[in-house]
Formats: sequence, C-alpha cells, structure tokens
Amino acid sequence: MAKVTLIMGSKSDLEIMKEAESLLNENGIETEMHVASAHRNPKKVHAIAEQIEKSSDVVIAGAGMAAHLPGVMASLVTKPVIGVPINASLDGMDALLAIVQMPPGIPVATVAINGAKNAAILAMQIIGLSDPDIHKKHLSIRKAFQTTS
Ligand code: RP5
Repeated sequence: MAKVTLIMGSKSDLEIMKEAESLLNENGIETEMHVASAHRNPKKVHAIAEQIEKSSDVVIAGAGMAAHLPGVMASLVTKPVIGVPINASLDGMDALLAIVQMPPGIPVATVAINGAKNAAILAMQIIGLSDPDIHKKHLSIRKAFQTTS
C-alpha cells in the first residue's frame, strides 16, 4: 500500500497540512504525520528521514517563515519531496521563495502558498505512475475539479 509522510515545522502548520492528509486518506493512501522543525529538532528530522527512506513513497513537507524543512528533508531522502509554503508571515512569500529556490541538484516540488491540497494531488499523480488504482482515483479528482470551475 502506498504511503505518504507529511512533515511540518510547527503545530501551527497543522490546519493547512491536514487538508493534504484528508485528501490522501479519502483516496486510500496511508499517511504518517510529524511535527519536527529543521532548526529546533534537527536530530528528530534526521530520524524521520531514515524512516521515510525505508517505508514512504512521497514526502509532503510544509513550513513557514525561513522554511528550510522541505529542502533539508530533500537532502536526506531520495523519495520525491513536495514543499508546501505556509503563510506564517509576509503573506507566505518568505516561505514560498525559501522552498522554491532550491539550487540545482536537490529539487523540492513546490506548490502554492498554503497549497496542501495540490500537494496531495501531486503525490497521487506520482504514486499513480506505478499504481493503477491510485491513477484512476487521481483522474476522478481531476475531473471533479475541472467540472466545478
Ligand atoms: C516555521 O516557523 C514553522 O513551519 C511555522 O510555519 C513557522 C512559525 O512557527 P511557530 O512559531 O508557530 O512554531 O518553523
């Protein structure tokens, strides 16, 4: 069964990150959620990364302000990392630029500010490449969005 690990820098990011968790769980994707800051709990972040490398398919990492967690996580795992810039200050522009501006070599697939739903959909697209059932579910989500807008 496909698994996505969600990690965020603070409990204050939880409300946004739950949007990704719900969408994934509704579509039968197992999730695991962690709060661990790259600067407050670096050892915990490293331990979670080791687990991710063994048992997760995709990582969704959310952070606000200086927002280095997604990039740090991407440096520690070979699984795809999707970054969610959280609007915690400066309208989220600080986090957006910090997450999206990764130098070449270690990418973070960055979604919109507070764009946790798109992070979940992108995770489904990635998993759907090798899982026909998730691919089908992704197509129906896509259809729903295209008919309601
Ligand atoms: C980041 O700083 C977190 O990801 C959060 O978005 C922001 C503020 O954290 P708190 O002060 O609310 O814990 O590390």
